[in-house]
Amino acid sequence: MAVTSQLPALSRTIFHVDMDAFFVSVEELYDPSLKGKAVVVGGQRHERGVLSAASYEARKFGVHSALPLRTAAKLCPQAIFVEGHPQRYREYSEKVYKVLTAFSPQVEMASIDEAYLDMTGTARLHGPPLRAAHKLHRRMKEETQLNCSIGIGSSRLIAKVSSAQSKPNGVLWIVPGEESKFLAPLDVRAIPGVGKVMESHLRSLGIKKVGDLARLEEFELEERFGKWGLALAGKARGEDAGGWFDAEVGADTAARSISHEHTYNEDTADTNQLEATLMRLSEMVGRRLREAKLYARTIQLKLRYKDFTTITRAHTLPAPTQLDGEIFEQVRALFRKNWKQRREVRLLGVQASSFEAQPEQISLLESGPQQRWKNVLAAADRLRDKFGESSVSFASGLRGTFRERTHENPTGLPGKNKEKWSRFNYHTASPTGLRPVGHSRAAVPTFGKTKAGHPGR
Ligand code: TTP
Ligand code: MG
Ligand code: MG
Repeated sequence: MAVTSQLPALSRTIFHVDMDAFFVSVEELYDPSLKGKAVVVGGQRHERGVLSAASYEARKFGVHSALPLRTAAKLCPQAIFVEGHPQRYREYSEKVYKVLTAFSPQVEMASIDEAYLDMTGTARLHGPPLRAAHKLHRRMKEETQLNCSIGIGSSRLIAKVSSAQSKPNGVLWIVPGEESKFLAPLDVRAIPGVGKVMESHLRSLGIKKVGDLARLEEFELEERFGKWGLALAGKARGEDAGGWFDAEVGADTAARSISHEHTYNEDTADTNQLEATLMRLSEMVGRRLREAKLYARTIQLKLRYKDFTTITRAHTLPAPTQLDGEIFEQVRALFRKNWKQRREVRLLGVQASSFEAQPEQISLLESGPQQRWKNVLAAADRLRDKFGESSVSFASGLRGTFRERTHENPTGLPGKNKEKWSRFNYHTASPTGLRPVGHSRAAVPTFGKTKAGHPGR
């Protein structure tokens, strides 16, 4: 009789590495006097717009990313407000990426300060998960002088949630089989993709914790929320279900759009000022396209009035572009057609999407005016690299001085989609093939949580 050996279920080992208070920590490297203080990065206390990052000290007062700067100033008057240096963050992001890729070939940057690593099968090289994570944690500190937190799990979702739970400066391993127990006591908001709206829907059904969610039958969630409900059921069990968690680490899931927005400190109806802003935003979008070697076919204008009514209008080009002038021309036309004159504007945004690689038309024009423009722009990009974003500006863009808040949607981050990536406009949604997996309700979870510097097993 044949002997069948029961092989353990194949389990993946995913790391999620996320830098602690990233923008603030980078600022601290340049100005150590900020250390240990309440610090807000992203603008001045009286300015409009939202903050990018808050130090852990500031968070004790309820200050967090995306909060209006003025609210932050009220909650935490003693906070130090720092304008911020996007170029520095990009450089440090690059350093982080280098450390990660030297550690594992399977790296996917998921935002400017975080990445997933598929560490499955690396035990011979790096040792068991917790030891490997501590090694990486130490290396990150040595090479970037920055703290990070690392979550380890059998899915990206578990790794992501556990890195958040291990912050700051921690390492947390959710041992395979313990996923549901780990998730059960957490608020539903701990699940990536569950925002305020979903939270309040769930709350109205009496669901507060992930455990409440996991107790529901899958079909109930599907009935209420369609495919999102199905995905939610899977996530509550710790599975990579729905959204960007569907793809393998490092899979080519292309960025969908690149955009830049600008919020005025004072609302304005000054045509020159508004068009200058559009020029500047077009340059920023153009630059990101060139960095990512992308050509966009759709250009979109976003316009928010004083009373917060917001419109978006898009135009599709006959041939895709990455030229500032062409982007500006389209966006200005959209603006002139749609702006209700004398209505004060609060925010403008320019977005490029429908990406293509090298469009055929361009090659025919390679030696023509298009190519000359590309050369000029490439030179301008190099100058900006050297002297900063405001050093070169074309035409009316000169009037759009950007002391005020500009929210960028960075792209060109390494490791993600062959240099294509965008932080806030990255959407994928695909139905998931969910495996029915039972969940246990055992009481005492066993996690391998350690603080960095004290290697566990
Ligand atoms: P996060 O990793 O979300 O936050 P963080 O690194 O500041 O703090 P934590 O220790 O909790 O990870 O974001 C990374 C950086 O991205 C953050 O420092 C600033 C920027 N950011 C924004 O600009 N806007 C945002 O809404 C968020 C969430 C982050
Ligand atoms: Mg972070
Ligand atoms: Mg992050």
